[in-house]
Amino acid sequence: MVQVVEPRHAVTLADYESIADLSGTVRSLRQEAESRLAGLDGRRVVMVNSTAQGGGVAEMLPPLLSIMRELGIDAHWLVIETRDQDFFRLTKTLHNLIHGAGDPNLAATDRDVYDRVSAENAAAMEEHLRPGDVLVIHDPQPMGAGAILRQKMDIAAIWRCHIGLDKETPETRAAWDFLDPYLKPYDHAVFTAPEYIPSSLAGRSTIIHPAIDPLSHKNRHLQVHEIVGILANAALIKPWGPVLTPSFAEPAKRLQADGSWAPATEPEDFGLLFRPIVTQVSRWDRLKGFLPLMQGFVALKRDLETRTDLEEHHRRALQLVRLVLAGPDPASVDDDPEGKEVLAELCAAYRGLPPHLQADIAMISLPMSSKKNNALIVNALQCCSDVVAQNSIQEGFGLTVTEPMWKRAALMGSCAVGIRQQIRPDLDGVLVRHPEAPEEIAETLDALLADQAKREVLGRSARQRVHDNFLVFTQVKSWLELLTNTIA
Ligand code: UPG
Repeated sequence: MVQVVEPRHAVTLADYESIADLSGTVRSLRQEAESRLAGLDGRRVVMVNSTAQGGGVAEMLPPLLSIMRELGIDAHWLVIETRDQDFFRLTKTLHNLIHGAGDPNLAATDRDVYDRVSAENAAAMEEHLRPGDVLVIHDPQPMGAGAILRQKMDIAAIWRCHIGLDKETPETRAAWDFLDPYLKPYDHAVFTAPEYIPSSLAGRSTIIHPAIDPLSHKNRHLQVHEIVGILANAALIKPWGPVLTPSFAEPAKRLQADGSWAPATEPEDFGLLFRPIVTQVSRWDRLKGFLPLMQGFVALKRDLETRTDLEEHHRRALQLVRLVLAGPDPASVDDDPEGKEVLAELCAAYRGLPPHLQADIAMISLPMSSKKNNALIVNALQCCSDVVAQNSIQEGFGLTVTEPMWKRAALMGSCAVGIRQQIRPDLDGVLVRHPEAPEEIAETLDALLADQAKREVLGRSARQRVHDNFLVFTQVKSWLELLTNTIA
């Protein structure tokens, strides 16, 4: 089965152009499109991925495709749909192996599963394709289907890989050996960093950075009353009076001491806005480093009892600071069977903490039934965080870094390759060298929480860095260049 998704996006190029520091960029994008469009010769661009919501790819496609359309490119979006959990377990294993993690011994039956589901997906996709189309396949899940169609039809095919590692390991070798036969028919590949390109794709790959949409609900500027309204309607704070934003059909849920998930009801559950917070928002994925981040935060709090070196205001900040770990309601995610397992591990670690530490950590499951509400909650959380953490063990890029950088947040990232592409250490944020070392996380958080002036300077530089490099316009321009230079 294949779902045809309309890339719904309420913002037009004219909206961006009305903003002073974006208008020049948008004007030059329009000129670039005008000069290049003839090179595409009317060919359609059909992008395919494995989920319409949740995760970085689903986040990027609506603005990317909508802007392409507005510039005159006939762009479309298909999502493969399969209920086969063995297939998604295998593709998640491949995802981890490409990051250098997991067991490299793939089972002999894995290829059968991959080939069977790829053939089904190819058959379903074929009726949505026409001769001359340029197929853009995102990540390993639809790669096999794209390879079949490239060999069968008169189309071009590009594989866009959103993940990678900067060295070859037995794990990465196992993944690329598995994927190699499906990569062969592709005309070209796109990676986020040159270090990620496997040898079999050298010479037919291009680098395009992921990017964010500055006016999406995830990234647009929020007024203080909007932040309060969003968090109140998500049941994350309790307001004293009525709030302006319309109520959400589904609130966020917080992990309770008995292990259940429920919207906050008790006064002590509320107060996210009234104390300093360190926040990480990500998919529930082991490689996002949630568990060591929680352990680092616990180490910071535990050390507080014995430290004599602290000035009073700093001690107070460390006493009050809370950790917010937020991710999607796992029941809503189809293409990541590992997510539930990872969240269960994290919940078990949380429940093993003494009550006073549990009270300092908010584990939050975000509603996914409305993409807009989910985006607004993430936006509000990132906006009101004193520090945003992205403690990824590995990270292809990390839109959860780009998004808070745009909001002038003080970032504590890991040294994962994708995060290093964005944060210049001590300029746009700080980097933890060993994301699995709680003591280093505790020290880094301690230093950031002690220094408000530094947090502000980092935030300002981070915003400029995203403005100059990681907004959707740069991404569209790169795709235009690739489509017209390499493919057409
Ligand atoms: N998100 C939500 N709600 C949640 C959790 C996450 O909206 O509860 C969003 C988050 O705001 C972001 C996206 O989901 O927009 C996650 O994107 P990203 O941080 O980039 O991670 P992945 O989903 O793992 O995306 C893959 C790569 C990543 C890369 C991205 C785009 O792992 O490194 O940046 O693809 O290339």
